[in-house]
Amino acid sequence: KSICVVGLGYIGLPTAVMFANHGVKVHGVDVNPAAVKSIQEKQLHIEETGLQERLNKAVDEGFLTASTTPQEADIFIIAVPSPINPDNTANLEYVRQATASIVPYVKPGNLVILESTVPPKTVEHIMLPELVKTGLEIGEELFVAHSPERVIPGRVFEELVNNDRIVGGINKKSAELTKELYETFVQGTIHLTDATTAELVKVMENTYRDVNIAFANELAKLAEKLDVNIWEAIKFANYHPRVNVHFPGPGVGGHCIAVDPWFLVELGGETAQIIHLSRNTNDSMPSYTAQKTQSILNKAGIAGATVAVLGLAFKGNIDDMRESPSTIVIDELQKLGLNVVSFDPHIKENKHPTQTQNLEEATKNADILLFLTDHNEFKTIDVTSIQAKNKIVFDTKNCLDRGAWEAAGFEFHLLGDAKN
Ligand code: SAJ
Repeated sequence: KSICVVGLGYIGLPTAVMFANHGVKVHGVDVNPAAVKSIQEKQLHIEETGLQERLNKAVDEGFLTASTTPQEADIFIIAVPSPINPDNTANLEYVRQATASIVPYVKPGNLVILESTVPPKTVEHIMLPELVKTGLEIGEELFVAHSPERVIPGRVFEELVNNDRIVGGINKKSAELTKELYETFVQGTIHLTDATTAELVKVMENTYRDVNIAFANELAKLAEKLDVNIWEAIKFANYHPRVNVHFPGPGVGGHCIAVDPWFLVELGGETAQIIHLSRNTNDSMPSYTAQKTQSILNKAGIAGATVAVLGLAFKGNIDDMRESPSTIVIDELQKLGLNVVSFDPHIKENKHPTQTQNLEEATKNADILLFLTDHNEFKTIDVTSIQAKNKIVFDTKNCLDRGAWEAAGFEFHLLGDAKN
């Protein structure tokens, strides 16, 4: 069997590499020539544990090739972005274009799989009208399925193998063929359903998380009024066998959790009230964080302050800044007239105008250290070595050892805990 993978990003590339490592001939396609070139040269354009070794193996053994144009294959996998427009409506242009791009190469008996997360009915309303142009009879001569990825950045390879997968076919045969393919490396159970159900399931999963985080953020604000530490309260509540409250933070980032719920808001309108409100609650957190930072500084009587923002990635231990709450927190801090310097041990290049390349430089003139990402490097900082103009720290992820910071003379503030 041969596979053509369209889209070589955070999902497409690991998936392509995984099949190639299992002896399947894979041709990867990306519209970005720089991404194609780097893959051909075994240089990574994304950070992911275990990806480099696997990419080396795939290319060296000749199982993975890459170019900017598709080629004939038995199976086509589409893994392109499905972002939202500025008005929070779904942008399905990449999915439509990727589908259109394979039409000239599709032959009878082929299988086309969509991995991108999409609003329910996208396979039916966006992909099928393109695939009809092959002249093949859909479901008889051409098989189509949605097999949404569910992996978490940072643990992609572990989760690709072990997670259960939901596969939705436009008919039974499409689903079965897709299951057979993923059995190449998936050890979790592969559950079969129809395409629209699979689309909804994937979006539901991320929306569940967004709504749950919004709940945690609301509780964090409430706890500050009650003089309760919300992290401790959530820990206790989660000892209940049927409770799993998520955690508050400076906002929800990434290209999935902060995006997918809008698909349901767009489709559901007035029906999707909780989902819509949760999105707004989570989107309010960066500005809440900035305001809280300012009020800490005001209470300390510090004017014209400099804030050291620690963490630019959208979550811990990854290098991805897409839709990161940190960039919004920085904008909000600057709007409040505060100076900002930032540092992230995982973001190597200069990706933000406020960025410095080391921790020392970021903290030396700082009046407050604002931790926005729970990188391991931050958890294990040698607190005694930190030089700062004013010794104040604000932890928005409950990732620091309060005792150690206080012992080093820092005034310690925690999001969701008014006891300072
Ligand atoms: N966050 C919180 N509180 C929490 C958990 C997360 O504020 O309790 C924040 C994070 O800091 C981050 C954002 O939410 O800014 C999203 O992080 P995440 O770890 O929840 O999710 P992603 O975007 O890295 O990956 C999610 C995963 N979905 C679920 O867990 C249901 C992953 O399995 C999906 O494959 C991925 O979305 C995707 O591609 O859709």
